[in-house]
Amino acid sequence: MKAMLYLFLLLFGLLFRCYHLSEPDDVHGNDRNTNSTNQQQHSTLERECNTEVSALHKIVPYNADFAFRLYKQMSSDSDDKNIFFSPVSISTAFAMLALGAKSQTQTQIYNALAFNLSEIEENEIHKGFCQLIHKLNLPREEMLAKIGNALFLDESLKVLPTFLEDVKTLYQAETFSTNFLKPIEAKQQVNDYLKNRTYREMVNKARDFSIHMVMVLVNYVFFKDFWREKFHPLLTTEKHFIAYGNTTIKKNFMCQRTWIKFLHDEDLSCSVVEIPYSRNAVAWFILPDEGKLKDVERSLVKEDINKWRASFQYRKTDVWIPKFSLSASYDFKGSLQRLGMADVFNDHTDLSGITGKRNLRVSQDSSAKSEGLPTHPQTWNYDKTKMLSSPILSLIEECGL
Ligand SMILES: *[C@@H]1O[C@H](CO)[C@@H](O)[C@H](O)[C@H]1NC(C)=O
Ligand SMILES: *[C@@H]1O[C@H](CO)[C@@H](O)[C@H](O)[C@H]1NC(C)=O
Ligand SMILES: *[C@@H]1O[C@H](CO)[C@@H](O)[C@H](O)[C@H]1NC(C)=O
Ligand SMILES: CC(=O)N[C@H]1CO[C@H](CO)[C@@H](O)[C@@H]1O
Repeated sequence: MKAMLYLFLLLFGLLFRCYHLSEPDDVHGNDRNTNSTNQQQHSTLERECNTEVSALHKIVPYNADFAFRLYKQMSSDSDDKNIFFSPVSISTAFAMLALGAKSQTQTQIYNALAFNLSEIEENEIHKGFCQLIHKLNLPREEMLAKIGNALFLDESLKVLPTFLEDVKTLYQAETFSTNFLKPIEAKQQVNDYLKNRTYREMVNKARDFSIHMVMVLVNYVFFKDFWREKFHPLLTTEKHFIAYGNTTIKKNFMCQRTWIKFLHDEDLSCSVVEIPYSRNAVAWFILPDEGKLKDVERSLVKEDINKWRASFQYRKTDVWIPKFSLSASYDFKGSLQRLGMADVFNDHTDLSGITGKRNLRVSQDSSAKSEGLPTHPQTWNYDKTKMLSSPILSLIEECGL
């Protein structure tokens, strides 16, 4: 089976605040015992994680379901904004959070991430993410994406060793000691980390921190833009681009002569183009017929991808793609809550697997940045030249993981 990943560059962060600092300490003791059992289980998991790839293949369909569900939720929540996010980043961050969540909070996280717990076990989920991170971070020539997790922990916060061990071994998370009583310095520390890890692409992305914060969980997916090298500067031309809402703007278009796969889907009223992105990945552009963007967004399902894969035609052609630099910042909270993650963000949240106490609350922060990737472009000419100049949906697929 072929693994599919939906990757977009994104930084995703969860900020934790402490409350109810006066809960009894014996909860702590109990958890430590149960957790040492967990720990044994997870260490075994970690060993297996690097030896076979079946767990990764097992989580892929659920991750794809989550990607489509979240996209649909977000497109119905935001009317005329570009939507640009990395579902794999959000899944990874929340799966990591689920390690520290208990009871209903935990079940809600798994369900919202589209995992059906009667089909896949909790252990398999974490093993799958472990393999995913491992595979993406293997050193290789044509690096497509790198994924990273980090925890910034307040010096005063007592985190259960089990949780730390799990996030380090399963999610390769780096941990840093931070003093959130100095919020400006703490924010600087997170920003420096991101800037370093993303080859200076993510600069000053963290929002303002407060002294009530005790932990920051960061996930980033760094996505290398191969097109930047392939598009010939002499062939870059300024053209009109019709943006969402019928406004015409001038944009630089990059030209590439390449083999593409394309088709027109009559049922969905859209064209689909597949363009090689790197040796391991292809980019798909879904171009709704005029005025059909909302319809396509509403009806698009994961199964369409397989349908298209079987009916592509193949042709060498010139492709014009608008050159974009895009930054976005989202509040996913509403969308995730509507997908079933109700308790995580409210007072009922149970993250006692992190500290042994029910004293943590979550808020989230995220932002994304991309260059060279078009987001919502419009006219699709059926002649020799393909021009992406109107609203489009795009996704990047990495093959053969
Ligand atoms: C979960 O999986 C079971 C067994 O395959 C299935 O019967 C059930 O409908 C699934 N639940 C959801 C919400 O998809
Ligand atoms: C991050 O910092 C380390 C040293 O602190 C350096 O070796 C590494 O090259 C940096 N990485 C990036 C992508 O800048
Ligand atoms: C966009 O502009 C074209 C031509 O100017 C017009 O026919 C069309 O109705 C407009 N679409 C919208 C959604 O305003
Ligand atoms: C409560 C509980 O399950 N405690 C167990 C924790 O793990 C040790 C062995 O590692 C067991 O002996 C405890 O019973």
